Amino acid sequence: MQNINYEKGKIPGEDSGIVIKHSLCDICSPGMHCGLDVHVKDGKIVKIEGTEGYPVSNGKLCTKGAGNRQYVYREDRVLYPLKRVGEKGEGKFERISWEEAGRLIADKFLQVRKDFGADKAAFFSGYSKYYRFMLRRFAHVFGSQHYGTESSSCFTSGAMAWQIASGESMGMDMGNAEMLLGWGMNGFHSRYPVVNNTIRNKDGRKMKVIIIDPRITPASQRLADLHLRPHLGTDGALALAIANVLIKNDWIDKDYIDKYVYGFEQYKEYAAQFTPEKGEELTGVPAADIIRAAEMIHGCKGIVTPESSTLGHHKNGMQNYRAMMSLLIITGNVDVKGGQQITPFSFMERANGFPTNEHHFESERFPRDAAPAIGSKEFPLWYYLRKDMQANKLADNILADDENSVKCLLALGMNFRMFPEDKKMIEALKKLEMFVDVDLFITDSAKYADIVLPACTSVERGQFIGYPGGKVFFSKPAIEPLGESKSDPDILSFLANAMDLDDDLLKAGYDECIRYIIKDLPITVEELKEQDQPITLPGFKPAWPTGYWLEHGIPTPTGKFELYSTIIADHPEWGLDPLPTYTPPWNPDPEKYPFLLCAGARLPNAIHSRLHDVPWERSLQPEPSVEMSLEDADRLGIEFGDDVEITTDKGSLSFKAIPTATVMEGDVFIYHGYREKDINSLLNGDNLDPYTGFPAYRSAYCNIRRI
Ligand SMILES: Nc1nc2c(c(=O)[nH]1)N[C@H]1C(S)=C(S)[C@@H](COP(=O)(O)OP(=O)(O)OC[C@H]3O[C@@H](n4cnc5c(=O)[nH]c(N)nc54)[C@H](O)[C@@H]3O)O[C@H]1N2
Ligand SMILES: Nc1nc2c(c(=O)[nH]1)N[C@H]1C(S)=C(S)[C@@H](COP(=O)(O)OP(=O)(O)OC[C@H]3O[C@@H](n4cnc5c(=O)[nH]c(N)nc54)[C@H](O)[C@@H]3O)O[C@H]1N2
Ligand SMILES: [Mo]
Repeated sequence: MQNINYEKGKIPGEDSGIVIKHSLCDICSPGMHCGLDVHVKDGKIVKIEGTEGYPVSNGKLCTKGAGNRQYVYREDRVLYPLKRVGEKGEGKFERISWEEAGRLIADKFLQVRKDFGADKAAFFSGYSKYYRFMLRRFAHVFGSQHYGTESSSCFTSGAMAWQIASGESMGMDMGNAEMLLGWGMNGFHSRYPVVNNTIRNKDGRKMKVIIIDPRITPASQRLADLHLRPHLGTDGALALAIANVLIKNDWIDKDYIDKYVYGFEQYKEYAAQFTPEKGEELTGVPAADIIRAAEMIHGCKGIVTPESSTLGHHKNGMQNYRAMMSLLIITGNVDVKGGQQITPFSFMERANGFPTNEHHFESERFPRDAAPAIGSKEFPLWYYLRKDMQANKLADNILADDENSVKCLLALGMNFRMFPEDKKMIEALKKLEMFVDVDLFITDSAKYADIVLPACTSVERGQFIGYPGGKVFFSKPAIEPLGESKSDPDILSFLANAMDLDDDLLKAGYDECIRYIIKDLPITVEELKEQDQPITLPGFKPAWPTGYWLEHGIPTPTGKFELYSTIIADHPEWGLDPLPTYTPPWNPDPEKYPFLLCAGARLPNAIHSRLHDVPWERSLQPEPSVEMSLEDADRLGIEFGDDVEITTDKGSLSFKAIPTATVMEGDVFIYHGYREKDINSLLNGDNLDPYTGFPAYRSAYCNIRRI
C-alpha cells in the first residue's frame, strides 16, 4: 500500500510517518480538560482525536476540542515578542527579541514601583488557569495586591455562596445520587460531553431530574422529569417558594437541622412569605409546579446540584445561589451519601481528593501592608473571602486617574469584551503607561498593548494536572512551540528573572514551583513525567470522604451550615443581608426596556472571544443572532432572519432574528464574544451584584424592533 493512502486516512504508523502524541485540550479549563490523541507528522498536527480511557472525557471531544488543529494554527497566532509602533489600538507592531522585551518591561515596572509604589501595577489573567498560582505569587512578590482574573465573572459567585454556607468548596456524590437539581444547567452546550450521561447513578438507576431554565434546551427535553421555567434572575424567589412548601409540609430533615444547621428559625420566618402563589407571581412558574418540585425533592434521598455560573450572573446572583443551596441543607443533603459534598480544592480550583501546597504557594508572600486590592471597598465580601482584585472595577480604577490608579498592567489573556460596558476597559487600556499582553493571538485587546508576548497552546507545552479520584498527569508537548512562543509559566519565570524579583521559586520556573506544590504527595515530578497517561496516586485514599465534615465539624464560624451568615452579620457596615433574601433583577426603565436580556448562554461551538475566529467553529453559527419568542416576533412583525435592533441605555446594535419556541415571551437571548456585534458594549457596567461584584450578564434589559 502506498503512504499516500495512510496519509489520507491520517493513520499512524511507520509507513505514514504519523505518530500519536498524548496531550490535553485546555480550550475549556480547568475542570474540563479532555485527553487528546494528537496525530503529528513532520512536527505538524495533521489530526486530533480524543484519548480513550482519559479521566472524565474518555475518548470523547466536543465541537471545540475537535477544532483544536485549526485553533493551534489560527492565522493570527502571535509568534514573536512585539513592540507597538503605531497608535494604541491600531495593531502596528515590530518584532523584538525576548531580551529586549524583558528589558523594556522590567525597566518600566521597576521604575513605576520606585516612583509611585508597587500598588501602581496590576496583574490580570483571562480565561486560562493553569499558570495562575504563579501569576498571583508574582504580583505578591512584586508587592501588589492587584492580582485579578476572569473569575471575577465566572463561577466564583456560586463558590462564595457555598463558602458562606459551608466554609469550603462544593462537589457532588453523583454516583450515589437519586436526584439532580439542574439550575440553569444545559451541559449539552457548556460542559464536557460525559456530564450529560451522568443522570444514571452507579447502580444504573436513572436519577430524577428537575431542570430549572427559562429556555427549552436539550437538557430540559432529554433529561428532565420536571422543567421549571422562571423568568431570568428570579431563581431566588423560586427556591424560597419551594422551601416554603417543604417547611410547611414538614418535608425537611429536623434532626439534621438541629445538629448541623445555623439560622434555620430566621430563614423559616423569612421563607414564610414565599407561598407558592407568591412564587408564581414573582417567577412565572405555576404554583402547582412549585408544589410538584417540593414533592419530588421530598421523595428523594441524595440530591445534587452542579455548580452554575448562570445563577451568579445577576445583580441578585449570589443571594439567588444561596437560596437554592439552602434547599439541600434543610433537606439534609450535604455531606451525606448521594448528596452535595464539601470538597476542598486541591489544585487549580479542582477537587481531586488530595491536598497540595498550592494555597500556601499562592498566599505565603501576600503583601499585607500594600494598598488593598482593587474593588475591595465596593465589594468587601468578595475581598474578605478572596483577597484578590474584583476585576470588574479595574477599568474604573484606571479611569479615575487619581492617587490609587494603576499605571501598568501585565495581563495573561486580556479580552476587554468580557466586561460589561467594555468601552470603559478600552479607554482604560489606552490610559495605561504600560500594558503588556501575553496571548496566543493578536486580539483586538492586544492591539492596545505596548508589548505583546507570544504564549503557546496546551499541545505545545507540558503541565501538571489532577483529576478527582487522586488522578495525576504531567502532559508533554506534542509539537514544538510555534515561532518563539513560550508557555505562560516560562514567560512568568522569564519576567521574574528580568525584574530580579525576590523569589527563587518563580525564577527557577514551573517544574520547581510544581515540585514545591506537590512536595507532600507520594510522587515526584520526575516520576510523573515518565508516565504517558494520567495515573492514580500510589495508595490514594480520599482525604475528605463523605461524612467527614459532619463528624469533624463544618468549617464555618459556627461549625454549622449557615443559612444565616455570621460573617455577613458581623459586618453590618457592608450593608448585606445575612439571610438569602430576594430582590428582583434591576431595570432602570421597564417601559423603555420591556425585554429581559440574557447576554450569554453558551454556544456549543464557541467560547468567549476565541472560537469565532476558527473556521470550523464559525461555520456552525456564522452570524450574531438574537433568539426571541414566537409570540413577541409575531406581535412585532419580525420573521426569521430579519435584521432587528437591540437597544439599551448604552446604545444599539443590530442582529439577525431567530424567533423560536424555546424562548419565553418577554425574554431575548444573545450570544457574546462576537467582535462585529459585541453585546457587552450595550450592558451597564454598574449593574453589579453588591455581594460579589458580578455583572448582571443574564438579567440585563433591552428593547427590540425590526429594522
Ligand atoms: N456577555 C457576557 N459576557 C461574559 C459572559 C457571559 O456569559 N456573557 N461570561 C463571563 C465569563 S463566565 C467568563 S469566564 C469570561 C471569559 O472571558 P475571557 O477571559 O475574555 O475568555 P476568552 O476570550 O476565552 O479568553 C481571554 C483571552 O485569553 C487568551 N488565551 C487563551 N488561552 C491562553 C493561554 O493559554 N495563555 C494566554 N496567555 N492567553 C490565553 C485568549 O486568546 C483571549 O484573548 O467572560 C465573561 N463575560
Ligand atoms: N461551549 C461552551 N462551553 C462553555 C463556555 C462557552 O463559552 N462555550 N463557557 C464556559 C464558562 S466560562 C462557563 S462560566 C460555563 C457556564 O456554564 P453554565 O453555568 O452551565 O451556563 P450556560 O450553559 O451558559 O447556561 C445554562 C442555561 O442557563 C439558562 N439560564 C440563563 N439565565 C438563567 C437564569 O437566570 N436562571 C436559570 N435558572 N437559568 C438561566 C440558559 O437558558 C442556559 O440554557 O460554561 C463553560 N463552558
Ligand atoms: Mo466562566
